[in-house]
Amino acid sequence: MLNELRVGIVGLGVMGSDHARNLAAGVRGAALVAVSDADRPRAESIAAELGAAHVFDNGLDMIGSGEIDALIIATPDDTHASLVRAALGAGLAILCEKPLAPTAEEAVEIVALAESLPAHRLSMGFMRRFDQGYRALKDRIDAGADGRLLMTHSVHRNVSAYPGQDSAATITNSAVHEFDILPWLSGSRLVRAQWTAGRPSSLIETRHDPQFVILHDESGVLHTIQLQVHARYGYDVRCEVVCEEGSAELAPVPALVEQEPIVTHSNLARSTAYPADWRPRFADAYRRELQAWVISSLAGTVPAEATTPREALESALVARAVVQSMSSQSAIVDIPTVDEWLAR
Ligand code: ISE
Repeated sequence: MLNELRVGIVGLGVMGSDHARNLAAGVRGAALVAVSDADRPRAESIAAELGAAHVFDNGLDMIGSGEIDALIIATPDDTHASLVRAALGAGLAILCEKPLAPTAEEAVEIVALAESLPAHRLSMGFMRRFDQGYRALKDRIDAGADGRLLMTHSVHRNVSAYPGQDSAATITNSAVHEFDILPWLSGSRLVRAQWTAGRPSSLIETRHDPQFVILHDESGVLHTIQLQVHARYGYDVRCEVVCEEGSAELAPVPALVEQEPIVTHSNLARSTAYPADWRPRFADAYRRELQAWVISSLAGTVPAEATTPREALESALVARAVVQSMSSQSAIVDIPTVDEWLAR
């Protein structure tokens, strides 16, 4: 067993640089030894700041270099599949940021490849599974504390939409987190999807915002999701689970945000701050995710809690069905199983 995992990171944007700093500061058993980014000066500056010995011009060179045991992929969504393919070929442990690929058609190839390699170590960066709040909700549902689960209601709001993306990206890039966490919470596969929307915000023209998604799972639980990616006021993720004898919800976000540990009461108002994006909100989850990945990678496995490639494909299939509903007047769309999809 290795004593220290030599990690490389490809893509040093918002998530890649966050992972790099977490690795350097908050995670045991790993050393950041290599980085790569399309913006070379940026890669050089992060390497210098965090003591990474190697800077590569592209991820494929890093994968073939022999300098790393493990790879974090945090490049734009449409580049994940080719990097995963190469890293699987090189036998590296891989943590790939979500999604596996923007479309289920591309994701399916990677799943088939990974599953043909019994010892593959590919896990997906769906960090909510490591969030203490979502885990507490799951433990409560599993323990049956409030009786049988009947419904869940989620809210997902970002401050401002990524430029250059359309309405479908709200589903494939943002809602995909819900499609990962909801079946994990309820323990049941999502089987039917419907998209709808009301009056759009006048503040954004490039996509319909907000959007609303209704899902049913195999056990009969109904899931509703409100998405508003240009909500302006703050990053806000909520989830309530409604059971036969009670309900439970995530604690209000500001209480979880380290930078703002207090609520003020002043001038006839109660006030607190919202995070500007997901990094402070899920900082603890990202650290736990990375630590679990490092420990498992050193032991030659993947973390039991992490999203598998097959589960990532399941969430891509849900996203596909929701986008289909969006483009067919809110039709109710059946979601195929992974096996049905693989057999196509
Ligand atoms: C972003 O890529 C994330 O992964 C965030 O968690 C999500 O809230 C946001 O909407 C996505 O754009």
